Amino acid sequence: MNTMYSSTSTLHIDVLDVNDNAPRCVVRSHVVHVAEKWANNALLTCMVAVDDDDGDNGRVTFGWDVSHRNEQLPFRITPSTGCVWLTGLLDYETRTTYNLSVEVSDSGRPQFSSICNLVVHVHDVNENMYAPQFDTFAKEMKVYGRHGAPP
Ligand SMILES: [Ca+2]
Ligand SMILES: [Ca+2]
Ligand SMILES: [Ca+2]
Repeated sequence: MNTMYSSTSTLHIDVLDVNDNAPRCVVRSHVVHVAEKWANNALLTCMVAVDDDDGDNGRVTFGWDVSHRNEQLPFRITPSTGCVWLTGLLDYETRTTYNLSVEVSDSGRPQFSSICNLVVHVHDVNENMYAPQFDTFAKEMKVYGRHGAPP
C-alpha cells in the first residue's frame, strides 16, 4: 500500500532594489525665454527628471554640470526641486543665449547621473524707451564783443 505525503510551506522573499536605473530627464532639452530685465530671483523653470528605482536609488538631485564650474552663471538651481532662478541681471546686448547642462543624479550606490539641457534665450528690452528725456537746452547765444559788453 502506497501512502503519499505532501506538505506546503510559504517562502517569503524580499526583493531588495538595486540601483540599476539612471535618472532620466522628462524633457531632454528644456527651452525658456526670458526678457533681459526680469527681476533678480525670478523663477525661470523647473527641470523634471524621473528614476525608476526605489528609495535613495530613485531620489534625484540637480546641479550644474562640471563644465560650468568656472563660469559665473546668473542662475542658480535648487538641488532638491530642479527649479532654476535668476540671480543677477541679464543683458541681451552682452549675451543672448545660455546653453546650460544640468546634472541630475540619484542617491544610490553606485550613483548614476544624466545630463539634461536647458537653453535660456534672452530677449531684448528697449532700454532707450525709459532713458531720461532732456528738453532742448540749446539756447540762442549772442556773441558779445571782446570785453563782454553788448555790441
Ligand atoms: Ca532598481
Ligand atoms: Ca537610480
Ligand atoms: Ca536692450
